Amino acid sequence: MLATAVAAAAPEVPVRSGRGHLTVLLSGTSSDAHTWNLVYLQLLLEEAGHTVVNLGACVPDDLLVDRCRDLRPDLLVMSSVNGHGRRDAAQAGRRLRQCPQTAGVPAVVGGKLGIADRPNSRLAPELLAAGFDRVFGEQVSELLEYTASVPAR
Ligand code: B12
Repeated sequence: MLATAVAAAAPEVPVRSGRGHLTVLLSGTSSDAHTWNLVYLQLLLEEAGHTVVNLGACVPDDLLVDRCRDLRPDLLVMSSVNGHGRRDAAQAGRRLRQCPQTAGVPAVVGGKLGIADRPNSRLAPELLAAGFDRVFGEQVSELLEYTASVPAR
């Protein structure tokens, strides 16, 4: 309930403009209620100068695709830590790629995507096949390095 409220209350417009070059759409996966991962990533990306629209937790795939289509971000960053990221993100990735207006939006995912015995590296092929351009673990420094290589539209 709380998570739904967070997603519903997500800002319609960028909350802050920085010196960086990207507009980043940040989103939790459909079943993931964790929020501090998203707060952390938002602050990190904003500190790096990017403009962040944070959709919050438990974002339904329809909402994600709608927001992505409306905003046309330079980069979509999905985060999942509840252990269901593999399934949820794969589904979201396929939905994004099926929509002509969002098919070309660069998209990455990371966090704790599986449970302990399934490290992200083992889950990456499935998520890449679902349409993600890059699958990260928990290393935010790698995400920041990656953003430097993403062109603004
Ligand atoms: C607080 C918490 C909760 C709270 C969340 C409240 C809230 N408003 O966020 C509540 C109680 C709701 C909760 C629920 C559940 N939780 Co919980 N939770 C935690 C806990 C203790 C802390 C999470 C946190 O806030 N961390 C602080 C943030 C800043 O760090 P972070 O989330 O780790 O994110 C970092 C990295 O992962 C990385 N990162 C994250 N996303 C991305 C994306 C990219 C692209 C990159 C590069 C990096 C990156 O960057 C962040 C900063 O370093 C963790 C255990 C732990 N110590 O981590 C378990 C944990 C995440 N929860 C877990 C589980 C299993 C659940 C439940 C399924 C439990 C249950 N059976 O109900 C539910 C899931 C509910 C749902 N629908 O999602 C597991 C996940 C297991 C896994 N993935 O292997 C954990 C790891 C506990 C454990 N050891 O088992 N949880």
